[in-house]
Amino acid sequence: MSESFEGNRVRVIDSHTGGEPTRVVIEGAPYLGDGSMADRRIRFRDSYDSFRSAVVNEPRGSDVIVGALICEPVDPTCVAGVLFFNNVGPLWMCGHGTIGLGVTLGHLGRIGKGTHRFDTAVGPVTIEYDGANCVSFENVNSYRLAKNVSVDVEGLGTIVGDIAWGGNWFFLVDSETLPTSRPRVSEDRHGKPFGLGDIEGLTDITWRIRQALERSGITGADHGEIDHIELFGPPGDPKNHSRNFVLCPGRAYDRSPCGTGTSAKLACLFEDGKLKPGDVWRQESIIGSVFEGSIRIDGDKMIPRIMGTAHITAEATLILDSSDPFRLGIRSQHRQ
Ligand code: PYC
Repeated sequence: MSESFEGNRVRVIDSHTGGEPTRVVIEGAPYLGDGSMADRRIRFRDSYDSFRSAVVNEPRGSDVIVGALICEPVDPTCVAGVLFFNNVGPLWMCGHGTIGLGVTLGHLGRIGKGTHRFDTAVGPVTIEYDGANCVSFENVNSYRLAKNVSVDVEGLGTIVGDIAWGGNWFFLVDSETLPTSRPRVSEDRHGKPFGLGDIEGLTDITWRIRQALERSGITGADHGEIDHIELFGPPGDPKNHSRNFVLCPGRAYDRSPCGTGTSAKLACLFEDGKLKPGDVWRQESIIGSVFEGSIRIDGDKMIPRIMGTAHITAEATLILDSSDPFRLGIRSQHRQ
């Protein structure tokens, strides 16, 4: 059942984190009740999907934009509650969005330099804000669920990857293990095939992997849908450790190195004995932006810390004109 929401004006602040946009809704969002953040996420998904679509989808937005709805936190140690969403539905958590939210609240003067906490659908996360453009955040417990999982992918044959949780579910595949006969559109400026010039090919491959996982009934814990596919390979810049390409649930690729995806990668590295507490992992995105990752161990939990920068790009009021046939957005083809 879909409820309507009041008002036709929605105030937002736009930013990008390493090239990946975040649109924070600061006024005009529906009230989601006073249940847990996970309950509010369900209410948002089931009752306010048209609000989600109006904020992030075309013609106001694009498939790439991640929205962040801020609300009162449940946990009193948090400065804000936040629900992240994209072109097809709510996310569980969003790393680049957390960095974008930190810089946005700083821009609004709602937080200053220092330590703050945000309440998310998967639990509180702690950020460290430098008072300008840099945020590091401690994510939720991240772990690898399964190593070397084989899946038969149409047109590609058997692909092997790891299933890991970093606040969303990921299937991580070494790009060097992909069939070399796959179509390559072109090479990037460093002459590497795993780059911006290959976006169409990488999107096609990762979408096929996602569909194959679904067809084969391969999921995360508690039947959690694996809706993020992460390819990783050598970095374009030798200062970094790896480059990735992350396909998000609505078939847009992450321009940033993906905060939850980098957390999932750190979990795999840790469990393979390739990363220990205190080590720094520089994860490069497919467009060359970088997050710095590290880990700490807390009992049986592995807590990733991700650092990146965000910049404000707009302060705006969205107008939902009742005479506009597309006031609630053009529905994504992937949703129907
Ligand atoms: O940074 O975690 C992230 C993220 C998820 C989807 C897009 N970005």
